[in-house]
Amino acid sequence: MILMIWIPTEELKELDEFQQLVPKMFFIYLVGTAGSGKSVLAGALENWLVSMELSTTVVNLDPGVENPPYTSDVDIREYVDYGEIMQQFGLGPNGALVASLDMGVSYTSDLREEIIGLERDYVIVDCPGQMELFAYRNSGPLIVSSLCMHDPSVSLYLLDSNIARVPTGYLSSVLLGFSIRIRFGLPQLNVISKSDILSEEKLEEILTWTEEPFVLEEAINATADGLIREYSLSILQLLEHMGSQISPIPVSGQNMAGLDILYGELQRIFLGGDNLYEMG
Ligand SMILES: Nc1nc2c(ncn2[C@@H]2O[C@H](COP(=O)(O)OP(=O)(O)OP(=O)(O)O)[C@@H](O)[C@H]2O)c(=O)[nH]1
Ligand SMILES: [Mg+2]
Repeated sequence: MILMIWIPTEELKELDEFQQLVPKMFFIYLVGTAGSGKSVLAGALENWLVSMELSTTVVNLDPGVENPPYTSDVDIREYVDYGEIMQQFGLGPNGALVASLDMGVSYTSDLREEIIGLERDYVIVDCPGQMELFAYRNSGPLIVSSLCMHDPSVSLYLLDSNIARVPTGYLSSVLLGFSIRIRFGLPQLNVISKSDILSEEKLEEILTWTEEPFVLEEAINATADGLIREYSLSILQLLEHMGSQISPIPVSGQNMAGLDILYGELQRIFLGGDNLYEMG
């Protein structure tokens, strides 16, 4: 005998709305300056999560990438043709990226549908490298918020070791990180990418810059002068004023260093155990 249970349409709707709110997936957006190692880290993080038996979807949001170092499960290139847009509208590389992302906005529900269909625990989203185009035009933040909707999400901001190894480079990278955090409005975790190129002493020094700002101040005084020094010290003061900073996590997509620590920190944010990363 088949038992039929009738649920009124109104209640079904409520149940559906409730299910929409239940976290199903954890989104990790990889953002950072061009060439900071986002794509390599996306592939490495996928491998690490899968080795821990955690199912993972990798999404490529860069319409212009040719050979990403991973096999994307969901890809914006399936919806917008960067080369074709460049040719058809006579655009240069940046203009074509802007046009591709603007067009990509109309496909976000298709991208999300694909992601949901895969039913995996983690969603790693590899974002385009031209931060000034992706983060500061409206389409980038719109794509980001439409993909994750209410699912727990983190933006993973990469400070490139090549830039962050000198005091003014570190300072300006952290400042850019705050700016990106404002644009995306997501909890953000900073990582020092390509940590394998730094000596242990250098890495230790960089980490001290966050923990003990006066050490960074001394380093700025020793390496910069004139207006650059003045600007740098003002920015340092501003960053201190902005409150508690969490030390960036050193990671290497190349040798997988730091991914276990990164995972622990991501969990703390996803499971709400630490609100230090939330927007104030
Ligand atoms: N030593 C070292 N090199 C790395 C690492 N990750 C990336 N690279 C190198 O840095 C370069 C850029 O890496 P990508 O992962 O393509 O950087 P990206 O941020 O995705 O670049 P765009 O998408 O073009 O902005 C490549 O030459 C990589 O081999 C790393 O962990 N260690
Ligand atoms: Mg990339």
